[in-house]
Amino acid sequence: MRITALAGGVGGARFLRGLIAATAPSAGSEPAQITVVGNVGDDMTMHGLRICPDLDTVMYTLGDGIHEGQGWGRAGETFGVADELKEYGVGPDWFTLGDKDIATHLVRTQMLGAGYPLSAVTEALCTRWKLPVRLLPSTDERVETHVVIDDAEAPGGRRAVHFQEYWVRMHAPDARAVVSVGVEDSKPAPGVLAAIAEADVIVLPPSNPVVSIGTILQIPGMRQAVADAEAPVVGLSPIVGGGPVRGMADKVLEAVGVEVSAAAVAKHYGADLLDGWLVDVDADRAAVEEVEAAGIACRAVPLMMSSPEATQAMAQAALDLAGEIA
Ligand code: GDP
Ligand code: FO1
Ligand code: CA
Ligand code: CA
Repeated sequence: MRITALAGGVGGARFLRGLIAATAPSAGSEPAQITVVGNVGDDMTMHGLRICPDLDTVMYTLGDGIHEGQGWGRAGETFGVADELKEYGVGPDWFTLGDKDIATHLVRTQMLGAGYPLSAVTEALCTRWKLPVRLLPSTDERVETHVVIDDAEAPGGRRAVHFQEYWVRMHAPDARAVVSVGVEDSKPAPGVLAAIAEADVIVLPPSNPVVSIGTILQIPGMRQAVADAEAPVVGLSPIVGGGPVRGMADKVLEAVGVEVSAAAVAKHYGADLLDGWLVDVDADRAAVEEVEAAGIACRAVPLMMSSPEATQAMAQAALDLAGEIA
């Protein structure tokens, strides 16, 4: 079975572990081929280094190098470089790069500088981690998410900041708009459209619907490719009981005019894109009817990734729903 998943960082990576477990080969069966199309909208350049938080979160998580408690960054990380930068008074002081993580950014920046596209760089980095999936950046072009916020000092009373500044430095204040800078000049990275067209199942993990999956779908040709794919497209709600399980999905959904509910996110993706949707059985059972009325098959199941077993069961529920639809 070929499965293609679009994914952001922490939520996407944790879900993918469950998907890998759910499709682990039992005696005699062929292992599933999983292709992950990763978000690049969080990417930025700092200290001259190209940083790809969502791709790295997926890589470290599936390569068992992740800081488990934090959900991003490396396990056993040290901060010698960050301490030295502080001594020099060199900022930003709100974003910290660990020493091990910096090695990843050095390899990436060096390869990009030598002319390799991000897709080739990502493949090279993943070789070390022996990933059980194929990880593709959604695009080789630079696409960066910026968030428009209120600022009384700024001309017009508003200004746009990079997503990392919005989230890490400012802790997600109310937002007015979300802009994917450069997206109109981007195209899906090599292998992405084929992975979508040739998939048996397409999965939208419970990743951020605006700044993770939304950014991927905005790449010209991407949304149409997913909607036109022969495979059923099944998603899992990142909104449980009227709020995100973690992160700032509520703020960015409000910024794009979407209600913060499991049903509204499904309708935001749209029945042309989405064939099936999973909502949380405890918090959002009532959403099933509303989603089905919009023409999307919907089931209520436990949707909290509280343990590997619970996460595997979520992935299995997504595959089961895809099987029902197909
Ligand atoms: P990020 O890039 O690190 O923000 O990660 P993603 O975009 O992949 O995922 C973030 C989303 O995952 C958030 O909107 C969370 O609400 C959602 N999420 C995190 N943990 C869970 C969980 O246990 N269950 C569900 N349903 N969603 C979750
Ligand atoms: N998140 C923070 O809250 N503070 C940091 O200093 C920080 C550094 C960092 C470095 C590399 C990386 O890959 C991720 C990092 N993150 C940090 C997480 C990141 O900002 C976000 O959680 C994701 O981009 C949201 O998807
Ligand atoms: Ca992200
Ligand atoms: Ca379709």
